[in-house]
Amino acid sequence: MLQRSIFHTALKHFFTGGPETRRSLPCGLLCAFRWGPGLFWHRSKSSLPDVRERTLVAIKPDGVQRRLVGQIIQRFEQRGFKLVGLKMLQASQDVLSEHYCNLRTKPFYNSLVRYMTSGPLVVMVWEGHNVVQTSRTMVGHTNPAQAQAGTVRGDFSIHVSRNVIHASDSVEGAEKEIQLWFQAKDLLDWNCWDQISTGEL
Ligand code: IDP
Ligand code: MG
Repeated sequence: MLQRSIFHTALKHFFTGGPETRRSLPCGLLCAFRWGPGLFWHRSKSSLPDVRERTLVAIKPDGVQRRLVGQIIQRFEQRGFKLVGLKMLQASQDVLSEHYCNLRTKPFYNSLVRYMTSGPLVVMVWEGHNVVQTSRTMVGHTNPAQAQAGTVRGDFSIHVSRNVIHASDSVEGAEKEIQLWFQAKDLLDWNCWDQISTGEL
């Protein structure tokens, strides 16, 4: 019975995995032995919308200049989220005016655009259960003076005009921002081996 289940799990992994997996049936078998019948469950659960929630996180030019990229990525990995897209770029005024369209009338808008175009950004898409809200909590208050210690802004910044990081503020906002900054082909669907230990139970 167990052997049959392992065999079926291996076959499923073989046929639903990426090209790497297909290239190697032994890998499929190995994964099946590692995860056993739970792999079936893992696959079906990972198609649930809340597990697939995604958000856009951007390390702003001050964060890149101050070499905070590694520490910031580490926080999101450590928390259990899955990185599905990442790129470093110089933002254009056009993309920023779309990204910050709700702030165009604010007195600080021009200086915000100058700041955001002053150097490269690292833009990422993170995926996982409740990732939009949890990321906002991890990022902290917009004004670092009011941000809790332990948050990115609370640990790495002191002034609202240089607050190191952006994170989408709603699921709908995240969808728009992800489409603005990424092409669908640049986002990767991949199976993270520890997913069943971080949120799908
Ligand atoms: P959020 O980044 O926490 O979502 P928003 O209100 O959406 O905050 O503002 C977007 C960005 O605009 C902030 O992260 C910050 O960089 C900048 N910003 C907001 N308020 C001010 C301000 O009063 N002075 C200067 N920059 C500001
Ligand atoms: Mg915002």
